[in-house]
Amino acid sequence: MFPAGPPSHSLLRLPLLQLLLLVVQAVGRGLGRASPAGGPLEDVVIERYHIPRACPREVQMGDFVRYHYNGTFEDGKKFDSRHDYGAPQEATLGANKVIEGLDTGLQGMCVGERRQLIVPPHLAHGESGARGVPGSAVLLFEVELVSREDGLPTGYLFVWHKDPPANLFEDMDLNKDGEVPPEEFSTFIKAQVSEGKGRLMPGQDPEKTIGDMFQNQDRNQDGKITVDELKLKSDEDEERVHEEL
Ligand SMILES: *[C@@H]1O[C@H](CO)[C@@H](O)[C@H](O)[C@H]1NC(C)=O
Ligand SMILES: [Ca+2]
Ligand SMILES: [Ca+2]
Repeated sequence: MFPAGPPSHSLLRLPLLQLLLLVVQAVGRGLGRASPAGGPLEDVVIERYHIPRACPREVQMGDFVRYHYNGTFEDGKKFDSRHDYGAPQEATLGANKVIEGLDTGLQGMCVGERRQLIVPPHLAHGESGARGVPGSAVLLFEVELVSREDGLPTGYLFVWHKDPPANLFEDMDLNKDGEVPPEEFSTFIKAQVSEGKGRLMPGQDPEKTIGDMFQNQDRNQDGKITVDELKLKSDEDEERVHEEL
């Protein structure tokens, strides 16, 4: 459903409002990409054993999910358990944050659902393994989905639901002195969110996200955004101005 995020090299010359986006490092890219050497399975095997009656929306690629899991090897020995740590695991599916077997295996899940995933090594840690996981290991996951939210496209920090304000800088510059310091910027973005006009990236402290957005806009890093800093970017890109900040 989501278009693939812009490739990171094109983010270097991000047009307009898009520059409030931060490139999320594709940490973990390459995980689970090893050749299917040791696994008898081609795909993830999914067994759904508790499906809630109400399931307004199933998980799909690009969603931000929270889930508990217990991970075991085929012999039943545990390799990891997020219940042990209390807080659920968080991931945006398709963002190279988790092994491919989880990106795939969590899809179609309902909040409250429990399922078992059997993940062949080429969709997990491959031939070489990982910390606590030997090479060519088949992994079993008992998963319980805690929550699901729409994610943002990879690399995006904030998106507008519709059009951004026509006079964006003026709206941000609350005291009309021609400069937007972090406080005004933060107040503005939070108002956009609370009024339902836009959405911040899930799964990260909003203060940090807004701080990152500010840094992206404050091109000369002098602690304030000027109309030129915003305007320059809006002039550079017209077609995407209505889509994301
Ligand atoms: C993980 O194991 C613990 C302890 O056996 C259990 O209470 C919990 O429900 C399990 N979690 C999942 C997601 O299966
Ligand atoms: Ca101001
Ligand atoms: Ca500046």
